[in-house]
Amino acid sequence: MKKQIIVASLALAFSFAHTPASAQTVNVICSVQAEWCNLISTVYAKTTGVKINMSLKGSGEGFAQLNAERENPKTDVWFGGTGDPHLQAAEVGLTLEYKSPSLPQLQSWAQEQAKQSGYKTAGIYSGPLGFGYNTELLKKKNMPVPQTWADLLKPIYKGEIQVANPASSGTAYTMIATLVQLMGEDKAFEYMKRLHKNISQYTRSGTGPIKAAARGETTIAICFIHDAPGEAMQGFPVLALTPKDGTGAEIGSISIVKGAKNLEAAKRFYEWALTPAAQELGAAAKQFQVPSNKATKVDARVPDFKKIKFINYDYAKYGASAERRRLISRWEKEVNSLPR
Ligand code: S7P
Repeated sequence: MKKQIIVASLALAFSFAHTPASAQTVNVICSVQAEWCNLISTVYAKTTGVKINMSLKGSGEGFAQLNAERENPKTDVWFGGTGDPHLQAAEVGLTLEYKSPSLPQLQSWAQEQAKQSGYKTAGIYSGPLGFGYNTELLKKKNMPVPQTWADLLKPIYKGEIQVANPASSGTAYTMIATLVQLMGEDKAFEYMKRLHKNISQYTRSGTGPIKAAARGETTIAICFIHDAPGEAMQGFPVLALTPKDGTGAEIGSISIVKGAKNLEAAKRFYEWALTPAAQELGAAAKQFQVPSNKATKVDARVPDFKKIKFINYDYAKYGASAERRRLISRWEKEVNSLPR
């Protein structure tokens, strides 16, 4: 892999030959987990000589940060995080149109994400929404493994489930959009009101629930299932599955900030992030999303999409700013305000 990283970085150095890399800095908001962000930072700085300042934020927080900086951007690139807030950022003019020459090398869903945004974002990975669970706690409490969304409503799971708060988390918004598309909007809201009774906590970040399940702080997590193997590799008793009645998936994305102070460096980093060598760093950091570059080696722990029942997720509709705001505020009013 080392050789591939060096080849990709050298190719990139030739294509951005104006400013010497050593004179460049790039400011990145990184919305994947810390291990991956840190590995990217180290490898990128070492292989290109570019100074990289990285700030770790979830997808919802990444969007809020770019919005707060809109008059005077401090960020050059937003790397990772669920696709919906990237589409929202594109729509409200926070990100820059950039048609990467690498787009034809990407999976169709990643190219579609770029097209839908007017080339203001592109897919770097994808991952399915599902349930993570602590195998030891389930056994100890004599509870069956939930197999469907309907199962999560069973009284036996009262107080046993965590999911993030959609006001701060792109993962939780993906859940709302998935349920709405699976059941129809009114039925999905009826479902979420009933689910509310079984939720012990709405966490700030989307990865909070799977970490809590791994550590025995909750029994079940609604989460992206690619986040479970990394926890299991640390020795925690945790597994994950996708619901049999169907689920949605995120298209983790990358965007260049409009008004980026280091535009040349931003493009250089963006191109690097789309290379197979860069994308293989995900699995090296124990993160198992499906990479978007067709030539990226896929780790055996990456979920097999062919075995998952997916809804036909409408990324354009549910990534639209007004729709996202409307659904989140309906959730606040009709679900989060209810007693448990
Ligand atoms: O890397 C894990 C992951 O689940 O976290 C990303 C994202 O930051 C989640 O953001 P929220 O906290 O806003 O839910 C996902 O894109 C990614 O797959």
